[in-house]
Amino acid sequence: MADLKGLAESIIGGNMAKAKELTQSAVQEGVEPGKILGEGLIAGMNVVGDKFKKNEFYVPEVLIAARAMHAGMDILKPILAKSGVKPVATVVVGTVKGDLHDIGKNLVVMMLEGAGFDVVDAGVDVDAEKFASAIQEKSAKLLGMSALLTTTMPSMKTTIDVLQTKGLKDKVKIMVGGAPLTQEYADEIGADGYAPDAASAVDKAKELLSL
Ligand code: B1M
Repeated sequence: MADLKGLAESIIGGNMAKAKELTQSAVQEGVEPGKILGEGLIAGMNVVGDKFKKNEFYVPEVLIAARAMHAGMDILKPILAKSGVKPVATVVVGTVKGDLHDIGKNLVVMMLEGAGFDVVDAGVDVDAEKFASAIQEKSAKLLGMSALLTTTMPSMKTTIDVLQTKGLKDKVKIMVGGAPLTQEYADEIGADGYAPDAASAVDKAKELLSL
């Protein structure tokens, strides 16, 4: 019988080989892919997110768990695409112009993927035009911007202004984060939300999109 609880545990423990094996056997047993995703991979990453928030897990454990989650996702993605299971929503995430820090941004990407979002990773040093094009091309419902330098934080405001000019500001929710960011700064620049860490980013994304 498919062991979805074991699959979730393999994600929490970062056991990539086990995650692959249990995803594969669940698929072979004919378990619905949405169920494998929800009760196995996402359930596991939810626990990882909770532990990260409580400082029971640190960055390395999250990265190892995300690697196990990706191993399962690689098997499920083509099947999910065929079976018509829709991702929660499409999100564009990137580090802003002038900023090359991507470790935190990558954690946010992984946690969002783990929660079932379709994430378009725009990379680092992303300017307003590139964010705007990605949002339009992918019909994204949420934009996530990361900044680690006080000198690049204003680039978030520039992007928001450009989205406003292009008529995109009301079509997409904007979430910001990164070590120097605060809720006050997010409010000041007109972002819809701020998240202090990658696990909270998932909660905030769901809140902003009323999911
Ligand atoms: Co840089 N760097 N760095 N650096 N670097 C800092 C940020 C710094 C605080 C170090 C210091 O001086 N104490 C300082 C910034 C000072 C400031 O602006 N006030 C700094 C500086 C000055 C610089 C350079 C200018 C140095 C130089 O060249 N003179 C230069 C700038 C390059 C550039 O970007 N243009 C630079 C370069 C680099 C490296 C390339 C060497 C490397 C980056 C490698 C990489 O990312 N691939 C690097 C690193 C590693 C750091 C430190 C040491 C660590 C950053 C990190 O990855 N933290 C950092 C000092 C420090 O923080 N101790 C520092 C771990 C990561 C998991 O945390 O990114 O905060 P964080 O992400 C968290 C949350 O913030 C949140 O979730 C994540 C997980 O919980 N979060 C979001 C992040 N994005 C989010 C988005 C969201 C929501 C939450 O929604 C969308």
